[in-house]
Parts: sequence; C-alpha cells; structure tokens
Amino acid sequence: MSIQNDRRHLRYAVVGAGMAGILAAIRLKQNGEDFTVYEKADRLGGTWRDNRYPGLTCDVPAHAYTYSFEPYAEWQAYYAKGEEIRTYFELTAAKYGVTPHIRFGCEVVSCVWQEEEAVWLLGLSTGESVEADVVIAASGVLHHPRMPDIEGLDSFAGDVFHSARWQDGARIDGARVGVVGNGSTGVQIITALHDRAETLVHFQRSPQWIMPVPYFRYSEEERAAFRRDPGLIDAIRYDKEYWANIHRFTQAITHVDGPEIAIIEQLCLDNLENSVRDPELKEKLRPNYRAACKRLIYSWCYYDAVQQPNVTVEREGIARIEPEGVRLKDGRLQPLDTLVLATGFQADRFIRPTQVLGRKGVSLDDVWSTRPTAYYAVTIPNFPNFFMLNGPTGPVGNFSLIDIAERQWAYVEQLLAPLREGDALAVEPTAQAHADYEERRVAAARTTIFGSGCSSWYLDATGVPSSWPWSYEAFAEAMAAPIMDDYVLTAASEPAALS
Ligand code: NA7
Repeated sequence: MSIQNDRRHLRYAVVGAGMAGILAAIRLKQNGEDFTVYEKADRLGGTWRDNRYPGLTCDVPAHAYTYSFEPYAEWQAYYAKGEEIRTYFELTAAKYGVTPHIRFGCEVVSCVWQEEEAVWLLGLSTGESVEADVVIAASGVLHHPRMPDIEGLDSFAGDVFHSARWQDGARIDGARVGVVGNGSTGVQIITALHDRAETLVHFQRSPQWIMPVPYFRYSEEERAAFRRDPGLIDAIRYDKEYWANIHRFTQAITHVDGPEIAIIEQLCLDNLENSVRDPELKEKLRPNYRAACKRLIYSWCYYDAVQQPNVTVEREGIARIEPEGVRLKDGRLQPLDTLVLATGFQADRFIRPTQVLGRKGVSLDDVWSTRPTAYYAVTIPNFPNFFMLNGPTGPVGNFSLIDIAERQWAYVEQLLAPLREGDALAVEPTAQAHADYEERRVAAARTTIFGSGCSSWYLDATGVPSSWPWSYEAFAEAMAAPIMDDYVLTAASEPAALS
C-alpha cells in the first residue's frame, strides 16, 4: 500500500467474473483503479457460463436483465436465452476493456487479513500469494450443484449428469429421457426437450405453481429501431407497468394476507385449472403450499409440454436408480437412456469453499455456522475492506439481480471513498449494527411468503428465509446511503480491536 498525494493507491481483488464481478471490474476500470479479477473457470459469465442446458432462459425480461449503462438492442425475444446472455457479458466485458484484467483458471483458495499491513493476502490455486487492499466477493450464489442422495445413482448405465454440467454428447434426440427436479431448471428443460425425446419423464417430488407470462420475439425491424434509438430500450426497461409489477411482487412477498399475493395465487390457480385438461394430471400438478412460497416459476409453455403424449409427470417417489432407469417406490421401473438431475444448488456457499479469515483469524465459516449473513447483505464485522455483491440476505425474487448488484456497488463506492481519500485504512460494520440488522431481518423474513410452509433454496439450514424481507424500495433506499454510524473506520495509527 502506498499513499500518493493524500489519495491512497488501492489494489482490488475481484473474486469471480460473472455478472457482478464484471460490473465491479467495469466500475473500477472507469475510476482508473488497480484491480484484478480472479476467475476459476476459463470463460467469464458465471451462472450463464455454467448452465448450458436446452431451454435455459432468464425469467427476467431481457431489457431489464442488462446493465443500466449498457442497453442491448440485440435481444431476440422478451425473455433472453442463456447463450445470448453469455454473449452479452462477453461483449460488454470486452467493450469496457476489463477482459484483460481477468485471470482465468485462477481460483482464490484463501483470503487472510493481515492486521499489521491492513491488507488481504490471497492464496491462489496457482500456488501464488498476492496482496489486495480490498476484496470484492462476486462469487455468485448458485454455483455448487446439489447432487441428490439417491441410492444407486452411480449404477445407471445411461448418461446421467447435473443440469449445470450439461453433456453435449448425451442421448436426447429420439431417446428415453428423465428429468429429476421441478424448479425453474427442470421446467425449462422439459419445455425444451418434449419434441426431441422419444419419451420424457418429469420426476417431481413437489409440484410447482406456474405463473403464466407473455412471450414474444423481437423482429429485426424492432432491433434496428433499438439500435437507432436506445431510448426505446429505456422505455421497456423503465416501463411503469414493469416497475409497478416489481412493487406488487415485493408487496406480495412481504404481506402474505394482502391483495397482491391473492392476485398472484389466483393467476397461478387459474393457469392450472384452465390449462390442464386431464383431471388426474391436474391433481398431480397441484401444489399444497402457497404460490410464491418457492421461487415462482414463470412459463408460457410448461403445461403444454407436459400434456404432450410422450411426456409423463411422475409424482411417485424415487426408490433407487438402477442400470436400466428409475425404480419408483411403488415398484414400477421407468426405463431411461438419459437422466438429467435438475436438483438445484447448495445456495449457502457464496464465496466458500474459499477460506476467508478476518481479524485475529476469525473464520467466515465459523461466523456463518448458523447461516450466512452480512450487514445489509454487503459487509461483515471483523472482515475489513471485504464487500459482497449478491451476498447473503440480499433481495431474491423474479426481478433483475443486475439491478441489485448495481445498487450494491453504489453502496460499496461510498464505503470505499474514505479508503481512497486516505482517511482510513479499513472499513467494516460494527458487530452491534450487524446483530441488530440480522435480528430485525430474521424476524421479518419469517413472516414473508417464503416462510409460509414449503421447502426451497430460499430457506437457510434453520428454515428461515435467507433473503431481504422488506420492500424493494427499502432496499434501494438502504443502498443509496450507508449508515456511516454503523461503520468503524480504522485510521493508520490505531489497530482495531475485535468487535
Ligand atoms: P431448485 O429451484 O432448487 O429446484 C430443485 C428441484 O430438485 C426441486 O424440484 C426439488 O424438489 C428437486 N430435488 C432436489 N433433490 C431431490 C431429490 N433427491 N429427489 C427428487 N427431487 C429432488 O433448482 P433449479 O436449478 O431449478 O433453480 C434454481 C434457481 O436458478 C431458480 O430458482 C432460478 O433463480 C435460477 P423439492 O421442491 O425440494 O421437493
């Protein structure tokens, strides 16, 4: 670390080159900062790189799932496909000159705070150690596949793989395909494969509410108009009705007896009642929990797909996997050539398994032994100059995580200012402020729709929803200006105590 003209030269380590890491990199580049992005894979894109399954679609409208500063005229449809999104991030990273700052194939295996020097020492998978004054943890949420614990999985004679590890050579066309899992992923795969597979079986442990949404393609004329006039894109992104929907959605999440959730429940119920003809299938597909308790699935074609003659919805539990297929608890065998495990992710990992040790060797693993937490989802006591984008307790819902990350970055920028100006060596929230936040958050989270009685990746190990439990507006307001009284700024001359 050096101090030049009172302004401190900071070295930034950004962990992860997904959506949030690229955002941080672009902002740091624009500020002329000294930064490196560490990416364990050989391409950028995060979840949009890992997931390549057929049917992969973002459930946020394409023009809302873009950086605010980089509108994109080329989206092919109202909802973008995964590979389009991957391309968008690659083009944007290149355009803003951040790709050369990414060290690909380089995993951060440890981050250890050095008290004396007030720096982070990063251990890399290459064996190197590098120093950074600031760590931006942009490592994503859903990146560690959760493999199901089903007896006999290894014995399957066909192709078997997790949805986030799609195997291009797998037998799909004209084959007997099974999909385990009924989250957004399983639903999207079923909608994409029903006209390719000979037979398709959707193994559902729990049925899902399906929210009907519009889908349409943009014509070449429309894209040409977007290119000529980005204001047309803004009109979609900032469309009053879209934002009113986000407002209604967060009202629905946070007011479980309110009119907004009642409307969502009715839309989902009507969709089931009116779209599924066979009464037996309808009952198989009927959830026994409230709509939006699990992350709501947006689909315009799932019910059509499962009513195709070659598609079966299987609600009988799986007893075990055998070489020929899936043996159900009632003794029947579903013979398969290919088995896709759309069984979700370990959503509590965040930057882990990277070992993160803060002041006096405090380990992030220990701090997160009950649940992953962070003060306003961004900072953690005793982990100075360590900032998370899309970290624990941030908003979740069917809206743009890019917008969330941009707001979080604006918050981080304000915390970085005293470091950049040389007014402080380190910044972190007080333990009391974090404890107060977490107490309020947990109490509120229990009353949200996510806590209304279902299992989902939104719940932590103790069954508490792990997300932001207040309105979207409250989040925007919180990110607009940190409560600086809740932060400790350590000056060069005063080593901080453990709080
Ligand atoms: P999700 O939403 O976590 O869904 C996982 C699905 O897998 C869900 O239906 C689970 O059933 C099912 N599952 C998990 N383990 C098993 C076993 N052992 N047997 C049968 N079924 C199982 O993951 P997705 O990948 O679909 O989506 C994750 C997010 O990515 C999504 O919300 C978007 O934000 C993007 P369960 O409901 O637990 O009974």
